[in-house]
Amino acid sequence: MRLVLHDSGVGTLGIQYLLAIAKAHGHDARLFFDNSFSKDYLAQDFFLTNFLSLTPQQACDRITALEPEVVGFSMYSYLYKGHMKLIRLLKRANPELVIICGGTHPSLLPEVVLRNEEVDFVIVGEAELSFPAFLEALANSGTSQVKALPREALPGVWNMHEGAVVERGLSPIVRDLDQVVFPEKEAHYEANPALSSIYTLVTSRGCFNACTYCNSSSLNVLYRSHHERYYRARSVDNVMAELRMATTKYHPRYIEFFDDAFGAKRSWLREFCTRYKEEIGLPYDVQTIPTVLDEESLEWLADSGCVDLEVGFQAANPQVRANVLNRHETNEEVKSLVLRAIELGMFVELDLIVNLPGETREHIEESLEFIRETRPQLVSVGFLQYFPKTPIIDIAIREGVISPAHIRKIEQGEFMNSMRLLSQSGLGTRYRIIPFQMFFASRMPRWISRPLIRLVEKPLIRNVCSFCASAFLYASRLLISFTDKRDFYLRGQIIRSFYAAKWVLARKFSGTSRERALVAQSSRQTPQG
Ligand code: B12
Ligand code: SF4
Repeated sequence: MRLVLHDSGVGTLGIQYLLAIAKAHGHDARLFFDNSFSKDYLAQDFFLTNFLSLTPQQACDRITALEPEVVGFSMYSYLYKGHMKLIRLLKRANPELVIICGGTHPSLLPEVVLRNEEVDFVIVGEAELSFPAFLEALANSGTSQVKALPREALPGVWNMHEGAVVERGLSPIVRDLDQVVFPEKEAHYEANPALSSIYTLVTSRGCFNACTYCNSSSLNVLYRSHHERYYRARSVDNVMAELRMATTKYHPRYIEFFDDAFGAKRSWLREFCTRYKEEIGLPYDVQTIPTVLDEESLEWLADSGCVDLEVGFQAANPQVRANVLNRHETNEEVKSLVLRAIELGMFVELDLIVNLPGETREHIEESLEFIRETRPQLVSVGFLQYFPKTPIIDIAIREGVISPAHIRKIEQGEFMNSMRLLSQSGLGTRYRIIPFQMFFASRMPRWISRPLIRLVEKPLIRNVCSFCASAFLYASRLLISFTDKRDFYLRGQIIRSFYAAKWVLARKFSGTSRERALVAQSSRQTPQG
């Protein structure tokens, strides 16, 4: 079948896996990589965002010019509304087109997504097995026949039939991840060459923790309800094979591991670090959970080439961490981890979440004090986003921060707790100075950081800082990433943005001849599946 998979510009691993799988099954699978400026909640405030983005109609024209029979979308909650706009245009342009959605949002809320009549199918869970099965069924029988299949047929593939949802459970899961083909990256690298300098991969899938704000824990619950294990790790052998292939084929300069919980098993981590140093040796970056690392495993990481460690800390107040976030590491544990990692020469990025239910000024003070004491190189402060099916929604309702009516909005991807929304609610200035305060706490010498933190709280200065908070955030990140070579991921993202801007501007003001040429070329080369 001729298939187009849509990637909203991040280099989605899920899409790269599905491109590889669909091609391996003989389908003419291609990528539409929308290099438009990120629409995530921080970027919304950037004044050039719209100028550096394709309009939905422009994206629709480009996808339509690729003459697909099926278009697949990978959906995050915050992308859901935007994707639905594009899907409606695509269906209007070609009512015969089959639309299939997968990823976090549809996996957690298949009925909600299927309530849009333009969406034909939703895949629940990982799709390495269900997606090719679905494509084959579609090629053999056509859309209406597939929609009428009984519940037991095509597990994981949901659709509407005669006004009712046909629930088909969770996709069959590949329990041994070593059996999955390596993701296909060529099309992504062609769409944005800057992506190729950092090879991204996962050595495991899923997470075993149950943090209240995170959809990995919701997916864990979903998998468990179908008697499947969400957290699975690949063998070190298999990871090394992918990395050897990647270094020979794509010549990346860095490696980025996207696991939820990198190196959760100690014996695995030890073997990985020894072999990585000998067989690969490129600088790399991991994101991990404080509880899975100790002093010794940190040393293995540093010795093997890990230059950048992203640690989810979220809040310094122990009661908030335990009762609101369901996180149980102690401040002392995180503190010694951060200090040791810095001592070992790593760039440490500490993630914090603010605007948590029941948050007080003192809680923010405690986080600032923690940052002053540990001084990680980068503090990423996120404003709490309410993701569907997360227990923090109930906590926020109990605390009176949001109302039950918000649940529907969250499920429709309409409730983004962005800086802009905070400004509207009147809380803005209090939170908007946090980027300045975190910067002072982490980057300035201790003797001056506290006076600076207090200074930006003075009414006039607070208003000025609040006004330029987004610009400051971008500027400070730019400064850090270009003055510290270990911060390669952020630097890579910035370079990617330049390619992306060039791509968008070239397409904003030109026709769809590129896409048509691609179709003509592929019709000559690829047999239709
Ligand atoms: C790696 C990662 C990233 C990476 C890469 C993004 C990517 N998608 O590859 C980076 C760091 C860029 C990233 C960024 C963000 N992320 Co992220 N990320 C992840 C993470 C940890 C792993 C995803 C992954 O690669 N898994 C491995 C692949 C193979 O699995 P997969 O993506 O699920 O894909 C499979 C299935 O879902 C399905 N599938 C996926 N797409 C499609 C499409 C079709 C058509 C079909 C049929 C099937 C299908 O098949 C795939 C293969 O089996 C997940 C957590 C998680 N456990 O899922 C969070 C997660 C997806 N991220 C999340 C968020 C919120 C973000 C950010 C918005 C954070 C922020 N505030 O900035 C940004 C968005 C960036 C942007 N501009 O869009 C949330 C999404 C929550 C939600 N309800 O939307 C998650 C679930 C974590 C969380 N906090 O709960 N992220
Ligand atoms: S440890 Fe990280 S990935 Fe796992 S549930 Fe908690 S926040 Fe999500």
